[in-house]
Amino acid sequence: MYPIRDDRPVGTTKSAQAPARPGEIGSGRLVVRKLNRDRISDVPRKTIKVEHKLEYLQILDEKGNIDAAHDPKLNGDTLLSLHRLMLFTRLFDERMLALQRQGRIGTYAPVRGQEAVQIGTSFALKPGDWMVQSFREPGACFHRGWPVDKLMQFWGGYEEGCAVPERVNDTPIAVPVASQIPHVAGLAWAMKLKKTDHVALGFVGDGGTSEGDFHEALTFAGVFDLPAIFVITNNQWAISHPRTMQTRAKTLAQKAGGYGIDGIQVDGNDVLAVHTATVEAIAKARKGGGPTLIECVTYRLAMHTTADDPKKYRSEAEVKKWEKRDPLIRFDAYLRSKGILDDGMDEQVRTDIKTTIKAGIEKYEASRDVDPRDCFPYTYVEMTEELKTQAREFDLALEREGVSSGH
Ligand SMILES: Cc1ncc(C[n+]2csc(CCOP(=O)(O)OP(=O)(O)O)c2C)c(N)n1
Ligand SMILES: [Mg+2]
Repeated sequence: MYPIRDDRPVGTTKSAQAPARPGEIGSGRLVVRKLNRDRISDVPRKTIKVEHKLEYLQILDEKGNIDAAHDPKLNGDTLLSLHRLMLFTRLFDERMLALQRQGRIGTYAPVRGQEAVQIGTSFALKPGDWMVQSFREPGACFHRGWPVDKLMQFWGGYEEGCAVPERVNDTPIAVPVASQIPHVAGLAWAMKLKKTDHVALGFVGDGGTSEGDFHEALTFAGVFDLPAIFVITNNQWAISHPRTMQTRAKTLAQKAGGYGIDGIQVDGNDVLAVHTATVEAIAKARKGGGPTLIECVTYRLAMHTTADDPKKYRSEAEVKKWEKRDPLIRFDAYLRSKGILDDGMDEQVRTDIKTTIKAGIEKYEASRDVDPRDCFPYTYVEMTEELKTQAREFDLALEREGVSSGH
């Protein structure tokens, strides 16, 4: 039986019985009624008071001027560590793009412009805390102890790149969008059950907030009051889909209200704001205060991945606007105005970083002596007939390319 559409106002139905409500069976037929606003406007309604405050935090403006009232007063060493990590991320990113163009790695997802989000947040974690990444957080990984060659293995297509380094409490790179977010809730739940004061912090993109996994994880974390910090890297784009296609709501942070948890929106290009918001959220979580959703407003200055051409779907003017808000430019200006960074120090730190990255590239390239046929025998205990066929076809393709064996 199909639902019958009944657009007549409630009460005018010819049924002898009481008129059916939407979704109810009336006179043996399922009646779906259209909401008649004129008819029901005089129904008295109560107001439900829903308290959910949403704050926005910016500490450093685009020019690097500090809002003195919110200065977290980090010491010089801490500020220089933040600077080094952001610069490391930027220089690694630039190198990876060049290596991809030279055919020395596979596809790569650039992170230019988003450095403050991942450094400001991950820097607030302590040993024993968990970090759950998506696929665009190399800077956070470096801070947590991932070596350069390990991340290169991932982007070079080697399964070894999926293995988290020993004694690092991180989850592997997660490409299926938002699939990592339930892991934040799961890890935070474990931290709570074990009665530790550790937290789990995880990253998700603006696009990821529209996935069911996001909803399930935040629902769970809220209901069980878990020590979880959900960081949205709102870089304005999910491949070619603008942020406005993800929700009609004004902010992504306000989604927190629907789960009954705290939410805050921060300037994601201001490392001090990102760090401050994360420190506060973590301190609250450690004390049993439950989860927080932090929306970091930033911008993906480069392409989605090296397989993408953003010129096809966004304007140069938009990119130029965001380039002026570059997180490195403003932090550099701030450090110089405080007298803790100068040209000589900047040059020195760049040289150190480039040396480390170069050594990582060399290590990665020296370990690439593998046989591309290996993907077939190790998928199952025994190769299926289909895999055997694919392996034969692959052999022929390699022969055509003139590749003998990786060993
Ligand atoms: C479940 C799933 N659907 C689609 C894709 C293809 N895909 C890869 S990245 C991406 C966009 C993700 O956007 P966002 O969450 O904003 O993260 P960003 O790429 O901006 O870091 C999509 C649709 C995927 N990897 N996983
Ligand atoms: Mg995005």
